[in-house]
Amino acid sequence: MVRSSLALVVGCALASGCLLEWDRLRATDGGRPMPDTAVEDTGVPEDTEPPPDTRVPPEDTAVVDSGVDSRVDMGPELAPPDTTVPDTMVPVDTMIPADTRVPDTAMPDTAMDSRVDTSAPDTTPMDTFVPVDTAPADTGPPDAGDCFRGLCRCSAMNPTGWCMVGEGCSSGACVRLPGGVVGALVVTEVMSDPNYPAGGNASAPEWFEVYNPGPTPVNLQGMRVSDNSGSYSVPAALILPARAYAVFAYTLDPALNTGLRNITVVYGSAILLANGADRVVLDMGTPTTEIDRVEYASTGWPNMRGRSKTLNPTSLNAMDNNTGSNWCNGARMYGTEMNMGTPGEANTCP
Ligand SMILES: [Ca+2]
Ligand SMILES: [Ca+2]
Repeated sequence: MVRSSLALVVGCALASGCLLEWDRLRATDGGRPMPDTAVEDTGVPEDTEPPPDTRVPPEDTAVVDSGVDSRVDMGPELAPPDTTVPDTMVPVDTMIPADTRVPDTAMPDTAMDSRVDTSAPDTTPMDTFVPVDTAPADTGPPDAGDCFRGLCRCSAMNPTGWCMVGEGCSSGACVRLPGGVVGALVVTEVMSDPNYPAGGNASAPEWFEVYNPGPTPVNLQGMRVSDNSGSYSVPAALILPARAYAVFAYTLDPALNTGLRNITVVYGSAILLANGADRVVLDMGTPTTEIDRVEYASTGWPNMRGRSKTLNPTSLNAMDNNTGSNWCNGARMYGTEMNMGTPGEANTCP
């Protein structure tokens, strides 16, 4: 018993060994605990409970148990850290998942904090990916796999935890909001006509921003974003904290995106925002699950090159953002090409 526990601890000091060990211990069926092997909410499988003198700190347990299950693309997880940035289209599996093995003490503890980080430009996506787990809300302590850096699934023990789009956490359970998904998220900023370096890709510095106006963190997994040229769906669990902003960008490459910060999701060439008239639509994969829509035009809307269309901060809802007069030109400079806007941060209008 002691020997095997030590082996697990040692194994867990090695990133991939941990994940494999945890997967082996956690019998799953497509990511859901099988009926006869459901993992109790004690967070640690009984047969791996280390003796008191070898008990690992909670932080390490959460890190070790990244909870990545079989439905999450393990390729990037198992590979050594790779900071190489794709130069063009960024497919789904290049969305950089959270580094779930090495505690990053240099980074703020939450995505919310990262938005106000004023240190060197950081193009790392929001570090809040969590494993896919569609098990019903439980009443015990959150499974380690349901948490990442303090953002845990809604439960009796975590009454302010995350739920899926269109749900809120009430009395420890995820319940449908009165309006369902409608307005559960809001498009708050669109950079459709950015400045870009001579000879560069005019689409690469494009981005748009999505705001969670609710009091509960939201898991964006499965949300589809689309414009008049294509669409992209968030492939893995991604927690957007309450009243926080997510930045959807063409590329992580700072040389191409002109130093864009706070990138949460990379959609690649799936989305090509037109300069004149286009739309940004959020839904859960079907037209009947539309969350928000902004249809901007070449007239009646802020329309200056190098400035984002910025929703007035007094109008951060899915209805008011339908009207061009509720938007202004972004005015805060960022990056390297004198582009202006507030990607991932609160909007400002005169
Ligand atoms: Ca709208
Ligand atoms: Ca903003």
